[in-house]
Amino acid sequence: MRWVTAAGRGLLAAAAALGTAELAAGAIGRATASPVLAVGAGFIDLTPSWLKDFAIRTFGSNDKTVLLIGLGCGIAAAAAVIGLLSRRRLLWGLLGLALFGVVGVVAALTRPTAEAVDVIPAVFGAACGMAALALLTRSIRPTSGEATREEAGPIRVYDRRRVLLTSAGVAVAAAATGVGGRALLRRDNVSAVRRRLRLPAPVSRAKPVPSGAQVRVPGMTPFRTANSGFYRVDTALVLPQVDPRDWTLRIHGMVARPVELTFDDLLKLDLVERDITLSCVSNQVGGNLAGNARWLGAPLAPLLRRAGVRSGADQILSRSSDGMTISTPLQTVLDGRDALLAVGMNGEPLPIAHGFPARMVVPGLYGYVSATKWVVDLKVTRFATDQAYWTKRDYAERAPVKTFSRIDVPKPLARIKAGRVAVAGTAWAQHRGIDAVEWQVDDGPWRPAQLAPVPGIDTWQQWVAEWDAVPGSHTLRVRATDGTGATQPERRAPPLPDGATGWHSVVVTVT
Ligand SMILES: Nc1nc2c(c(=O)[nH]1)N[C@H]1C(S)=C(S)[C@@H](COP(=O)(O)O)O[C@H]1N2
Ligand SMILES: [Mo]
Repeated sequence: MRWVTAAGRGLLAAAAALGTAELAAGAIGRATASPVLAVGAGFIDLTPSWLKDFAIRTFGSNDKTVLLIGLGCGIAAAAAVIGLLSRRRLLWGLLGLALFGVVGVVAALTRPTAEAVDVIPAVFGAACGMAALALLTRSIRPTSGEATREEAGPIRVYDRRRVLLTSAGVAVAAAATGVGGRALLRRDNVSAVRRRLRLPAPVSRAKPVPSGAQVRVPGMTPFRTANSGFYRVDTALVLPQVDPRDWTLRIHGMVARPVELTFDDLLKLDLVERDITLSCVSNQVGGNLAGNARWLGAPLAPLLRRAGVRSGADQILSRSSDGMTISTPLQTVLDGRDALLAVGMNGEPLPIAHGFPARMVVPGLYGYVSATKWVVDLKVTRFATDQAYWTKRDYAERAPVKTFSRIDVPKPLARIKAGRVAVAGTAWAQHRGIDAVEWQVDDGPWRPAQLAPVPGIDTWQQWVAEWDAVPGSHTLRVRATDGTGATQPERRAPPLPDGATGWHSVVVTVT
């Protein structure tokens, strides 16, 4: 029982440390200096590619919640150990909390956007945590009145009221400072600015989406992905809050005339509207890390021409406000495709999670080599000179999206009635387009599926087929052929280093 209360004191002291650190982060207005978030972000950066890939594949857009829960458990375990150590000697507990502080400081200072003030939250928090632990430990010392009782036997008597009051006081202080800190950090939230923002109309509208693009089969994926349902993949534990009034984009490096744009400058350019499907390299066969949106943005190529790209350059190294870097093959951006500096998504300003106020979108490339959110800087450079976040972590420099096809209906392990059954799904090979989709039941012949019409080669495409289902357990399989005539390979390859391959299959039971 004693050790449970000792562990409890450690937990309370750690809570006080984290709460007060949060308050300090709020006071200096630096969310990335919050020790929990800084340690979490450091963790993301140190995670080996295979594990990160596993996390994205397994948890998808919830990867950060899972990370934070894991981190919370780790902190709680360490805090309990600190409490137990403090039972032997208070100093050991204090040293444990100091170590907490050191980890927090190192994490905060190694963020790409770190500033010297970022040490404050971890240092202040550790100091408060140590004070809390000292207070809590003092509260369990037998009071003088008990000294006489002690003579009567080995039982030590604590002032229960004092212990409870001290514990409750620390708990309330931890919660109040934590909540207060979060509230202060919310001051920087740009949601209100975003809501008021009105985007100009495009000079060139998106091609109308043909009426049949959406296959009419219950349970089918929508052709256009709503912003609220759009997958999210990034390294940002704290969503960058970039006020368009402060935003600038610098285009520099191997250029004749560096360019600097404000957000107003950007909105004055000739904006175009395009339907483009974005997909993630971590998407596994049958996965849903892909979405199709109507983007509004300025074509990137004219901006680069305005800057005057010098010969020998082969890469655009883009940087986001939170220090993330992404490398994009320059040739791809200049080859005539609709590479955009996007400001709008499905008729509204980019959602904050999707890059507000501006991001890149390049049809045909995986997001990690093209789709920089919260973008603030474009450096024209060479692959031989500069590497980006993911390419430093073993992912390929050149990563055109691979041809994918997916069975969306029926769902895996569905139980369906024998007879006529609609089989439908989605296929994509952005900027090459889909030429054919074939499907197969068990090891039967490959049959052509019917392709729904699409507005162009930069979006995904739906397909549908009719199946005369007979009772039994069956495997349905699908494969697509892209606009160059290449058929998806059957061989399963993992997402690392340049995207997964393999045929998607679904097992269903027909009764
Ligand atoms: N700033 C920033 N931009 C980023 C990333 C990131 O981690 N940080 N991730 C990229 C990856 S891997 C993908 S797949 C796309 C996902 O864009 P979405 O979250 O809007 O769907 O964003 C890209 N842009
Ligand atoms: Mo990605």
